[in-house]
Amino acid sequence: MRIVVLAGGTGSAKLLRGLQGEVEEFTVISNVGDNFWHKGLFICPDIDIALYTLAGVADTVKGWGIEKDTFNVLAQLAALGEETWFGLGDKDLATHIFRTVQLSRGRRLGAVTSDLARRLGVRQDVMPCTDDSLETHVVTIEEGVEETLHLQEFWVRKRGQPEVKDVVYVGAEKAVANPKALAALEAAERIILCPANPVTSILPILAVRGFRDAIENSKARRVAVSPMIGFGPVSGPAGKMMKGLGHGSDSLSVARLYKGLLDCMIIDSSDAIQKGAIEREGTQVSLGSTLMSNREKERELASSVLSA
Ligand code: FO1
Repeated sequence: MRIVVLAGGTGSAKLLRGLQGEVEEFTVISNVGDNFWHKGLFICPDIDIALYTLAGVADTVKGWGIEKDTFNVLAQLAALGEETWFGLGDKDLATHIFRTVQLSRGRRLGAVTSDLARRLGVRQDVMPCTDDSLETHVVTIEEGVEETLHLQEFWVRKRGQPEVKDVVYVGAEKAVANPKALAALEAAERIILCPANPVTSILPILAVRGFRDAIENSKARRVAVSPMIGFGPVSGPAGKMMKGLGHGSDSLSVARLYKGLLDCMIIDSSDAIQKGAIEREGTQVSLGSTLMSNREKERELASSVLSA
């Protein structure tokens, strides 16, 4: 079965690992809105967590970077008086240096990502939704002062504290969809939207021209796993962001965001009460266990995504 997965962040990574246990081949279309230039390096968190997870080297405790990594460079940067709010591990830095050098030679992000995947021993296709610049910026209010921050500044440097007034996808209008990603969606028999932050991991992909149409018009079975359990996300700023944009932070609100794109949404059994309302939105609902608290639950959820 030709499977295409839209992914970004830690929840997605767990499902990707679960899928690896169920099927050999699948294509991952990664969000790029988290990407940013930092200390002269081009950092791609959602691409890297997919690559590291599929390579079996992800730090599953922190939820980012490479397992058992050291932070000697960061410590020395601090000793030099540099800001070190973004935790760059020594091995992780090799990825950023490799990617930045390749990009500086004019190679496109998709080609560099494929190269990294191969060198890390990843057998699945992992690709950015676009090779072009697309950054998620958060319009925040803090003590009455409005400030626009890159997602990483908001989430990591400011620990997601400021109030969210808006979220913008800078570059989305000009970004060209990765043709390999559109082709994969065209040929897909199953399209999976991972349990990711809808505002910062899925909507930035859909903001790139071509993706919404490709999914809406696809003949594939389209299944999403809700990132929400109850009235909040399993982890991260999704709830705060959804509310900041005037949405609810439950599965029904996510189903409304993805209206027209899904055949089925898997929600946690504890949210069965929302089933009727979501089905009235035109999306079938399958009840499952969406809290992937161990490897077995990752595989169980992956299995239900493949059969939903
Ligand atoms: N997230 C953090 O909360 N703190 C960090 O210090 C941090 C470092 C980091 C380094 C490389 C990388 O690829 C991701 C990193 N992340 C960190 C996660 C990153 O902020 C993600 O974009 C978000 O967690 C959302 O996916």
